Amino acid sequence: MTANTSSELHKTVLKAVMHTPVVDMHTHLFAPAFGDMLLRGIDELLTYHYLIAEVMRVAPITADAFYAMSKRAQADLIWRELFIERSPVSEACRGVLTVLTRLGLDTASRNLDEFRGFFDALDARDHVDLAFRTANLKAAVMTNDPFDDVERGVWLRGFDPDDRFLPALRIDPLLNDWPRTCEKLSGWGYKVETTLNQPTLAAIRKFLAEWLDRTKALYMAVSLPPNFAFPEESPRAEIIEDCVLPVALEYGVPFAMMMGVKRGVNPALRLASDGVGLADVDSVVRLCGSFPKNKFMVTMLARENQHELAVVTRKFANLLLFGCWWFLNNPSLIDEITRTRIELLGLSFVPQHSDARVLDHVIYKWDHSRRIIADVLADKYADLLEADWAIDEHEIQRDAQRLLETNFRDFLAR
Ligand code: HDL
Ligand code: ZN
Repeated sequence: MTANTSSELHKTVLKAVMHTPVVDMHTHLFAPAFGDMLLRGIDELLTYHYLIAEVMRVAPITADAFYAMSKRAQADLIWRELFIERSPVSEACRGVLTVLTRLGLDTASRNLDEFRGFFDALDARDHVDLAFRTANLKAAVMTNDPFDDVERGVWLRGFDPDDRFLPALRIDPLLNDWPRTCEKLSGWGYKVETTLNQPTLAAIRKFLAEWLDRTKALYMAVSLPPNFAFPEESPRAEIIEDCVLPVALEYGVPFAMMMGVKRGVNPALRLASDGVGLADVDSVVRLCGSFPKNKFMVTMLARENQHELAVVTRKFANLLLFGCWWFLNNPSLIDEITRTRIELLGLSFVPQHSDARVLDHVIYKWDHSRRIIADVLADKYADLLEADWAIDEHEIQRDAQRLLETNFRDFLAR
């Protein structure tokens, strides 16, 4: 079937994108075997740190007093201040309503306790089935942190895996806080010293290899501050060059760098305290160029980095650009950034990851992003129709599958 008119074309593209299952390449979700680490339900949705930041701007309460409240009381406050006293127009507020609507709940009732009753009736496994089905999700990559005491315990005890939850090894403490992490590694029996001598570098490689073996992680990931540079005289740069990249190469896994996060801009806000800054794209150039056999996945947090990063991505086939991360995960920016990326990269990037922290997030984050990706694709296909290049439904489905699943999987397999 060839789509001719633009509204027909848009309908066809939207259907294809909505019906293409997603492999979500970065989330903070956990398989049900991780117990309470898998956050789910309306009170977790309402107390998402994005909404905590937003309510702290308008509620007559200090952050400490807010955090001293029960989760339920926090959710009640956020519901009242951001949904009832004010229209819920922010992306994070709108997202809660999308989740409720897509799950068949009547948001017009504005009855929070009614919504609570619905979620309370769901056990974790049924809830996962419902959320993944509603979001049309094939799999979600977790953020697995071996330095988190609770999570490490789950891995060391072992658990029944759920193949919808894929592992990724997160190594921020190793790269961003070496002195404290050195003590932890030493306490776990690794022969490390703060000085990065050869035995210490070998012990760090051993640690990484053991956790890649234990988790079967698809990639290693780190978030990096705006002032991250490579090369530089720092433990971080040395550990990346002498430990992370050699082990990543040996295991054939990418190194994912999430760049430009300013941690703790306002510490009182705790998880909601982080901000954004310009990252150094030249460091990505030097890493991709100096380590051509390694695979790099990069996302940057600043809007102002996006064009330069897309241009640099054109230069390196060992670089996979992904996502509209965190403060970029808003309709106006997803639209702008995805257009720029398609115009510069065609279909050779991963337009989105959800960064879901709460299971139900995947429902709204993917619903909202799919619609924008479909808008952009439809416009690009309309340009091709102008040049008498007919597009058929199969080709649209093929392109959508590349963007939502196979670009990521092919890059891992490369
Ligand atoms: O470092 C990260 O992976 C970020 O995504 C943070 O977890 C951040 O708090 C977040 O959830 N952003 O969406
Ligand atoms: Zn994240």
